[in-house]
Amino acid sequence: MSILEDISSLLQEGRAKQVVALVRQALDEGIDPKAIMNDGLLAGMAVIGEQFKAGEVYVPEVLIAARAMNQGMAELKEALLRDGVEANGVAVVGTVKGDLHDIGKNLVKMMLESKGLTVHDLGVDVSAETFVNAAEELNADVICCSALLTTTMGEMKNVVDEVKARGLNIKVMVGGAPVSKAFCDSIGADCYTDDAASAADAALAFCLEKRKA
Ligand code: B1M
Repeated sequence: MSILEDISSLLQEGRAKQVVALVRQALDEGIDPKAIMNDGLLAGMAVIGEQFKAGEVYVPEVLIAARAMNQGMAELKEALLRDGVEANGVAVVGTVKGDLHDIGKNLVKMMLESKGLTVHDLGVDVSAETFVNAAEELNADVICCSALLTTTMGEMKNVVDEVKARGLNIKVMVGGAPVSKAFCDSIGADCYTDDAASAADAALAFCLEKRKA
């Protein structure tokens, strides 16, 4: 097995310390930092994402793998910046105003990061204005809104309306247990997915499409 395959497997097992040690070793061996990121860390996280979608692993495994990925990425960051590696896109994520649930939102964040997107996490209880201000300032490609309460879903419509009112070319993605495709369509949002891994696939597709145009 190559060192990159080892990084991928250890990440899937959530062994953060070993992932960091191997990332360091790979850098010392002169392996391209982008290859370490794509073929080691992101490859491992992609496997977890697919397993999560298929119901073969659950939230705790994803969180543990994501922690290993984040620690590995932190080790790589300097080398990536030195090489001028660009992110695939920029996303702003948060749980909508009035809503303090953040487990699903954190999963979405991790899955987006695992696709090579730069993610700005606005946290919980985020108003439409805050979402759109941040997205505009950060030149984001997508806004990802999560809601767990039927009483807070309405704030997603405010996000969509605010993006439209400002004439921004930013996609609005929505999700969370009470949210549905029908709701997404009814408020004019760009995309609904029912799990975090699919949200990341869709966000990446939006970002790549925008960069091609
Ligand atoms: Co709350 N809670 N809670 N809660 N809570 C629910 C959501 C509830 C369904 C429980 C119930 O009554 N059966 C209910 C909502 C009812 C409703 O509105 N229909 C409820 C309630 C009522 C409340 C309070 C009002 C309770 C009270 O105080 N009386 C209160 C509200 C506080 C507030 O937000 N203002 C409250 C509080 C809490 C805790 C603080 C105790 C805790 C939250 C801890 C935290 O998040 N840090 C909590 C929890 C844990 C839950 C349950 C048990 C679990 C939610 C969860 O994290 N699921 C929940 C009941 C349940 O769902 N069984 C419940 C796991 C998570 C991975 O799923 O976030 O859906 P989820 O994310 C999924 C997908 O939806 C998707 O990806 C994930 C899977 O990959 N997804 C996206 C999520 N966001 C996405 C965005 C996307 C795409 C996909 O694109 C952008």
